[in-house]
Amino acid sequence: MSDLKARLVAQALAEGFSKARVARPDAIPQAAGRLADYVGAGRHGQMGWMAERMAWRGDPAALWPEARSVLMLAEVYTPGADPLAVLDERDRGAVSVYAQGRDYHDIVKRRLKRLGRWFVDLTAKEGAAAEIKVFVDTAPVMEKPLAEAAGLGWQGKHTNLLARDLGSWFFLGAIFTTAELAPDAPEASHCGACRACLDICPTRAFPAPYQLDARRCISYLTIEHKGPVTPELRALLGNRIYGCDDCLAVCPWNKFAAEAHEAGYLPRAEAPLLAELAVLDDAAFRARFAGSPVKRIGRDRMVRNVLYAIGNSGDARLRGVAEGLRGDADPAVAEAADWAVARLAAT
Ligand code: B12
Ligand code: SF4
Ligand code: SF4
Repeated sequence: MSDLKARLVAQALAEGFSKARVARPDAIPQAAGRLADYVGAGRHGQMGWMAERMAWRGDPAALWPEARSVLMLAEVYTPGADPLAVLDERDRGAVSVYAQGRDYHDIVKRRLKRLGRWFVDLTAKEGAAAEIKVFVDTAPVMEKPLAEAAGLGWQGKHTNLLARDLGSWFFLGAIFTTAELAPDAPEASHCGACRACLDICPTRAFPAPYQLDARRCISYLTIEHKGPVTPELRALLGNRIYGCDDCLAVCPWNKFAAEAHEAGYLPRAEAPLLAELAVLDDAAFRARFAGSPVKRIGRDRMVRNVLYAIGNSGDARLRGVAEGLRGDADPAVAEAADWAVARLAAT
């Protein structure tokens, strides 16, 4: 069996994953309670899907009782340049690193399926075909605690997984299988006294180390939150129009960041001009962001975000663009346009 695991891990690395480690499905008994606390406190905001199927999300063994092992995989997307430099270019929108190239859901899912099929074939040849299910991001699976239990890295004070040999910039994927694979040892925290990620957060989204209130996180506000963002928070978005990287970017463990193997994550273009994005209609928005994760927020939420960035820009040349959207059919866009015009007039 250990030979089976060694061959699976070697194949995962050959597929392009940077690290692969195994946990048992019952390895995260603390997760269900923490998830319940998080949802109970309302920290998931409008992400109602987090409050559904909590019995599965909190317990991988309940999600698929036949599963015996979970292979957790790291897919590195380390940026080639300083991801925070764009925050000073106030006429441009900052799109977080993970969304500057092709959609990782597609790339990782394809890779997971290929690896899974290879494993099923291998076990079938050896006489006992294993079953598998593959997951990346969207299933009711708590990928971070599972990856920590597998020893892929640890959940930092910003709640994301990081590793001494990878840094912070990696996605997670999972293969659940009925095959028995020896679990790896969990990784301990190496954050020590550091609190760089907590201190840089523009919206103070961490009520305590290792805990996030998504309702204050710019990633949530720009990607998940429907309707108007409260004025207190929108003023803190700066020019971030899709996601946020600040807490990942300042982590000192990025000195050891691994290089991305996948060319698909490279930025497709330089940071977009706010004036160009503001005038996109539905069709132009879909064409511009085809194949990118940005596409899923739709034109209205993107233009809402762009107007917040225009309001925060202090750039009077953008006032006319905001004026033109005051009568927009989408109420959140129209309200954001009014706010941007008023804010520019006051600066
Ligand atoms: C919902 C979600 C979000 C939400 C909420 C994030 C959150 N931290 O809860 C929002 C929209 C804000 C978000 C943002 C981002 N996300 Co997100 N998100 C998810 C998703 C779908 C579920 C996460 C979840 O279960 N949250 C619920 C809470 C309860 O779980 P938790 O964060 O693990 O909370 C733990 C801690 O609070 C801890 N804890 C509590 N108290 C204590 C006390 C101590 C002492 C300790 C040690 C721990 C501890 O226990 C909890 C359980 O482990 C996962 C994919 C998945 N299916 O897992 C991706 C995922 C976590 N996101 C990811 C990414 C890349 C991001 C962003 C970086 C994107 C961006 N650039 O904008 C940001 C990062 C923001 C941040 N600092 O977390 C990656 C992270 C990869 C990694 N290396 O960890 C994931 C895994 C997707 C993927 N497949 O790659 N995300
Ligand atoms: S992603 Fe940005 S807003 Fe969210 S917790 Fe990290 S630094 Fe704060
Ligand atoms: S910035 Fe510091 S506290 Fe935050 S995850 Fe990295 S090492 Fe941990």
